[in-house]
Amino acid sequence: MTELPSTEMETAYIGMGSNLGDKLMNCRKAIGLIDNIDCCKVKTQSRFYRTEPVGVVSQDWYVNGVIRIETGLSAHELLSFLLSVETGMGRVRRRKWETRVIDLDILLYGNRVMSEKNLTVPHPLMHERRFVLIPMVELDPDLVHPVLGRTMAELLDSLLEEGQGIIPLREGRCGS
Ligand code: A4P
Ligand code: MG
Repeated sequence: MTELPSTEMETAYIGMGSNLGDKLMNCRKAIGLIDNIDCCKVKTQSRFYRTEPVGVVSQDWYVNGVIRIETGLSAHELLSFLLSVETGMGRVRRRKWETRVIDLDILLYGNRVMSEKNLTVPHPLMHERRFVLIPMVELDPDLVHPVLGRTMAELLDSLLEEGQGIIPLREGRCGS
């Protein structure tokens, strides 16, 4: 993970999830692909977690994690790049919230607030999801949600555990 010049860089948090195939390997592979382009560097990553499917029934448990990156890409360029990584890893889209090899969501892009047809930042459901907030708290507990004005730790505290089981994978940490 090489250093980039600090000018014109933005910090972004990417949530990743997989519930198809070798889920942990899929997440690790996605991190490698993201880190591999010049204008996108992975600065740190959470542990990986096995997580109960939220909002969907009859799906296998997911593996989820969060990375913090520094990027010279705009939010839209970053989204396009992440979609290309998903497609390159064999993700096929037929319907919303279906079983997936890899899902890469932009959780936060600096303090930017955007609500456009193809891109909403902060991710509109991040504050309701333990599979997002537990890794976020691991990385940056005091980070303030730019819309809700509460820290990641405060948002997590206000969530009920029911129906959102989450188990850390002991072997889940790789790189830094
Ligand atoms: N899009 C808009 N905003 C964003 C953003 N901030 N980041 C658009 C990424 N994409 C964003 O996403 C559909 C479109 O959303 C994209 O083309 C982009 O233009 P998608 O990845 O094709 O579809 P999806 O993942 O099925 O829908 P969505 O809304 O991203 O769902 P989520 O939020 O990914 O939720 N339970 C557990 N335990 N773990 C999970 O990871 N994930 C989901 C799906 C449900 N339950 C889960 C998990
Ligand atoms: Mg998604």
